[in-house]
Amino acid sequence: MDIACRRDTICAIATPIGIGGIGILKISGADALRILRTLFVTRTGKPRSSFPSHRLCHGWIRDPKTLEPVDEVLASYMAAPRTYTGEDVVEINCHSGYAVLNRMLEIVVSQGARVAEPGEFTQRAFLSGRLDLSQAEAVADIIHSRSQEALKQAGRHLRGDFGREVSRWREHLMELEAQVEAHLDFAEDLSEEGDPALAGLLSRVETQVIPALERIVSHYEEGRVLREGLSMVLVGKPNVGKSSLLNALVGRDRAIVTAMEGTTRDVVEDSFWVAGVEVRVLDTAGIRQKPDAIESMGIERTLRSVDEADLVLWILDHSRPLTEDDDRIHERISGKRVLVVLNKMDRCGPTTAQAARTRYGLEGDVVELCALRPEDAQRLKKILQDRVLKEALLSAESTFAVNRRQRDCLARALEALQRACALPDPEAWPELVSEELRAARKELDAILGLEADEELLDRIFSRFCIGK
Ligand SMILES: Nc1nc2c(ncn2[C@@H]2O[C@H](COP(=O)(O)OP(=O)(O)OP(=O)(O)O)[C@@H](O)[C@H]2O)c(=O)[nH]1
Ligand SMILES: [Mg+2]
Repeated sequence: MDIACRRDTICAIATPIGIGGIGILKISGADALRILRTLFVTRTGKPRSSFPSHRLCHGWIRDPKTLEPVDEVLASYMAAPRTYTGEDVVEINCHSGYAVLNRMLEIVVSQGARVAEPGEFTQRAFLSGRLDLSQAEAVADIIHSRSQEALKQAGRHLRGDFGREVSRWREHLMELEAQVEAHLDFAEDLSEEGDPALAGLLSRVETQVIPALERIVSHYEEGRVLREGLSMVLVGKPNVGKSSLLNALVGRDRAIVTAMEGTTRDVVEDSFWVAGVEVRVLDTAGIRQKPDAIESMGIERTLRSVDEADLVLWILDHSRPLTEDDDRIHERISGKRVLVVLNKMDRCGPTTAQAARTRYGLEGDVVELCALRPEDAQRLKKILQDRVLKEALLSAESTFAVNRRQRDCLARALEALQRACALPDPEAWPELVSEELRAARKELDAILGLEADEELLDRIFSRFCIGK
């Protein structure tokens, strides 16, 4: 999007288009008030000249060509700069329905507004300095949050907690940069006055900035789970009870269950919530040798899901002996984070937890359960909370859950600072120290969106929905 276009007046339907109580149309830009004046009439059909800022006005929107009333509305004018975008903003609350919302949008566009691109309102908020880039990204995160934990994390970013922390590190680095520059320019004078040596300055970076960055970067994975949820794939040979366990976990009849081997052919996905975190669970085709053609396509999909999942729930069957199919699955999931489940414990059978531990050299516990008992599904959820999500939930208290872009910037900043601190004799290389400090500071600038280029902004804001 061209920066110049960003200053025209934009409009969008801000609520989902469909049948509902209220639909909201937003207009932002210099023409917002003029458009409202043209379209709005009072209950008695008279135009209204004054719209006090930040007040709701009751009346009608009428078609300026035919003068026909279109819908009864509550409209508000909000004068710049105390608005979301920092520009003049008008919001029209009308009724929500396909025809009425589209008609409203058409009328506003006929008065010279342009339909906004996804995220363009928030982009304007960012460009006008109302939000830094980390806060703008948090707006999309709030909208996309599916779990309470994701919402909590996004809320912290939107309030600016993370942005403020980054600004603090940034100021710290800028101060140091200035001191190193002074050291470079007036090295001799300063040393006479007892200026702290470069090594001393760097030790402050080492104690005050590096540990904080390290903590966030090293907890990225836990933070990602909080933000995006945990993806968990159910694997096992046919008939061990994968689909039964999926149904028990999500509490509904999601996947087909039969006594026949090879019932599930495709990946079936659903989700449930544990301690405010979303767990996306994938039920897959049982893995076995000599499958039929359709089944083998299903098995390929199973294996792809294994590669992409955060956690593999490997299901064994207590009622039947372990076989080569189990051995093959064991090999295939090596290197993944695995939780082993021994299912069908309500039956008699040859496969015990100890037998599985010995055969596969398992170190962790084997969870024994019966997928047909709802209380066992609850117990499994508690185990997921205590064993798998524990670190993520703890990290939520002590650090920020950042997105991939922010993590990459922090990791690069960290590397630059570590390089500066690792110089054996920094006094001999003040230019190098200065360069690394600047490189690190630029990465922090990128998190906040200072000097962000258009490509980056377009990439970030294209994630948004229209009307935000
Ligand atoms: N007794 C008992 N039967 C179970 C249990 N779990 C599943 N079953 C039964 O085992 C059979 C197979 O269950 P599914 O859930 O379809 O097994 P699956 O692993 O999804 O099988 P595929 O889709 O063929 O790979 C069904 O008849 C279930 O009712 C259990 O804990 N106890
Ligand atoms: Mg199945």
